[in-house]
Amino acid sequence: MAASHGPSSLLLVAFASLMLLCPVPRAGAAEHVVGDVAFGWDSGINYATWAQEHTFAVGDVLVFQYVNTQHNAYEVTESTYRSCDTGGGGNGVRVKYTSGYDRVVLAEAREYWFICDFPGHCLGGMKVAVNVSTGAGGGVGLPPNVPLTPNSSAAPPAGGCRGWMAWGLPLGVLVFMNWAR
Ligand SMILES: [Cu+2]
Repeated sequence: MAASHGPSSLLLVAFASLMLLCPVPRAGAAEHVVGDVAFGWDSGINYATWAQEHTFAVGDVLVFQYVNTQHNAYEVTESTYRSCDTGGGGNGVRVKYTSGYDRVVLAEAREYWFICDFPGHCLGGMKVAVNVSTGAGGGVGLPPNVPLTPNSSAAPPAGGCRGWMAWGLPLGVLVFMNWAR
């Protein structure tokens, strides 16, 4: 057979493609309930501490839970976050969340600022700044307090990737056998 290295190089290409299609295993998007408890978006909670205790990655979700007749959650600019002055709701306000159960997807790697715009609440500390990093390979890595449990979580959370492998491998073998014939 003249081109004896043909099939194996084809296989190599197939596997290389699969590796490219398989992203670095990453835990799925996390949901962060602001304040960590039901109705955790409230007066009298130190959200600077809360934000420090969490790691936020692109795709994660913030969940604001509150009594919507008493609070709201406005995404604002940094200056409005600092001044707490929305000028009646329009100044520096990016998005107004008012349902009482607001799921905010952190779609970008940047800092997000949220305040409650009820009179006095933001000035009283009902404000949170969240720094969102890029996901896998972003260089930020796992939060330091994630326990490493080698026995219980032996299987990486990469079902989609293994799915590719599941049909990609037999396909590769099939192609190989066709070529080797
Ligand atoms: Cu409030």
